[in-house]
Amino acid sequence: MINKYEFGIPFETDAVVKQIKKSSGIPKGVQINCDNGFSFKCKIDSDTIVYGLGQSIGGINKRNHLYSSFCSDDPSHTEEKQSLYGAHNFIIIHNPNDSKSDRAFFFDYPGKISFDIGYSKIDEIYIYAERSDIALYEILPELEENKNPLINIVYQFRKLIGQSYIAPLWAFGFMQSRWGYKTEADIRNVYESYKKENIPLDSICLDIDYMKDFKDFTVDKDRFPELKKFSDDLKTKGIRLVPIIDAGVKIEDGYDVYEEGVENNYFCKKQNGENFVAGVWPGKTHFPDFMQKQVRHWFGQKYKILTDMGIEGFWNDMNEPAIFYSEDGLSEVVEALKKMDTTNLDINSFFQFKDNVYKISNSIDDYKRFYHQCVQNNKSVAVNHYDIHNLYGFNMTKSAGEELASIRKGKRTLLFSRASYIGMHRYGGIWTGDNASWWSHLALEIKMMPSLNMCGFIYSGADIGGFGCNSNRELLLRWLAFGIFTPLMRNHSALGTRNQECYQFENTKDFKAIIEVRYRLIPYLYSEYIKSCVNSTLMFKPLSFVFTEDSRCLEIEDQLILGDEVMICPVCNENAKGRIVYLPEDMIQVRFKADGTIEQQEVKKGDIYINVPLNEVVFFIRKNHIVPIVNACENTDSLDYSTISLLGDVNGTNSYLLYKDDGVTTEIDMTSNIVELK
Ligand code: MIG
Repeated sequence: MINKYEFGIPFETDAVVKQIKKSSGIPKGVQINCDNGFSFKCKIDSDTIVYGLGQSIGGINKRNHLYSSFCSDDPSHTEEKQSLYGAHNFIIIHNPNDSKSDRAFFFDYPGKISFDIGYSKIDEIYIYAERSDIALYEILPELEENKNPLINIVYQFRKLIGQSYIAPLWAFGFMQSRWGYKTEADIRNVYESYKKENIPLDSICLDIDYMKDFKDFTVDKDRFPELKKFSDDLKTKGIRLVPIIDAGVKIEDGYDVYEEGVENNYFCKKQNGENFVAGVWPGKTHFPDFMQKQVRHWFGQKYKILTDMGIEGFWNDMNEPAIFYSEDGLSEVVEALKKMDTTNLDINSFFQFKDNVYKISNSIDDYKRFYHQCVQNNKSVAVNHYDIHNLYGFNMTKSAGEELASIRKGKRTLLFSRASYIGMHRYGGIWTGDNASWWSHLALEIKMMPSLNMCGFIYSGADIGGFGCNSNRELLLRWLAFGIFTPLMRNHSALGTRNQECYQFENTKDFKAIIEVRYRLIPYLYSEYIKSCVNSTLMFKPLSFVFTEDSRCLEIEDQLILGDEVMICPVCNENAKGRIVYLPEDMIQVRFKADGTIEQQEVKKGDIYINVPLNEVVFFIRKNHIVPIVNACENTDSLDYSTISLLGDVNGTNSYLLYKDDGVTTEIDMTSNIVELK
């Protein structure tokens, strides 16, 4: 059951697809105050667990931290950070002693909203925002038919926000990326190097250097003289190119996207009616006002320039939007610094001096300097960007998603975004942004998967190996051994860091061994992925969602249940030869060895130590469940479903329902595309 409460005049964010009748009053046991902004308080007892918040720092259990939803371009994902790139305002309050009293809340509010989950007061959830215009959804479990309350809550929420975006099958292949590939020769070298080492590969990303002077929808002719020919050629080899698109449009006379935008008033404006100017990659840019339908249509149609060159996938970046500086902010800072030129900088003024420069990027002042034209209540109104900040990346990706659906009629297109808000999950996936080559970030990415799934983001994944900082062979192998399970499996790294393509390291056979396991699992993974999207279920679940009576599972954050069949337990400690795994029930241990053979063995419930060499993958299959695999192959084009064999509890009575389609056509048929395997 879902109750909807409204306070003030909520902004119509488009997060929700179902009409819910407004209830009066407020949810039981909750304190709400709208006198001075919005505040929500409720008590939690010491055993209560709080799930949700999608893309964020911290654990699967969100307790004891302070989080803020405010899409942020901040590459330093340290433990105390409150905001990452996504704004996912959904929490589940779980009482393990009385799961029937579990409930969840979705705060549909497009501005900055903070979640103090027992941070200020150990026994209190305190959620607050500057404005009191908010739609609050309360989700209570439907308890008939002995439903699992947690899974049922997620199911209801996901129905409320609509079906998740579905990526093409090839997007489940391994993807190589790096900020720094500049030319056709660079990209060809990536393809050839993987080929030479016989490591499977499906796609290569084009980062900003493929563009002419960082202008969206242009191609630098010196670097990529014939992108169409190049892309067609690579496709015959099973490789697809995935270009990046940035939010800011370069200000440059003669550049059609800029000129059309100016002519038609498609860009965000300042209060005085001038187009807002922000400095990003290309220097000064304007931001398309994606809140306007006609702007979404116009910008989204531009992707056709690249699909006409054979492109079938995109990633949308810098759409928080990231702002290096604004034209106005820059002059203010320069003025302030000039004034300090002659002062004797002391303890206070020196730090002010430094802060002036340091705080110039992504500043709240800049977000307050520009406006969107939005349709609210069927009326067009100007809205300050700051108040709806979290909707920008969402609407950029909605623009691409909607138009690509018509450009590539009937075909699935790969699309993933950096910034997001709940609702965007219907149009594209996400990657988790600029993480670092740290072991703690591998652990963090594991914890984020179920939280993202709760919020509708199923096609997602991290920069494998870490984006910032220098990676190393061991970290990359361990990260890949986790990444083989995530829908988006992309190795990506930052300019200036150590090269981290698999072929850069010793004994490339080890990388081949791990990545081949991915390809062997793709039919299963794609099937589970589509089922999660269509059936509103979690592809990745915390153990506690499944083994509801086992209190140990409440604390396990480095093992996940994948689908209904598999328990994964990635190794995420440096120099570890294996790890301790907790089995809540008897299971079958599956070991993919480096030579391609598979060992299976029954294991009793309890704690066990598993040895996991760097070139092996170990996971568990639940009793009474089976998992299909196929033969290894070099890319998804050569996946051969006729080689299916079964792992796990195969005894003729257990079966697996495999969803299988052509991986391209948008139509989903959950009856005729299901094959029962036993
Ligand atoms: O400010 O396009 O998160 O994946 O490589 C950096 C360059 C801009 C940020 C993205 C990252 C990408 C990089 N971009």
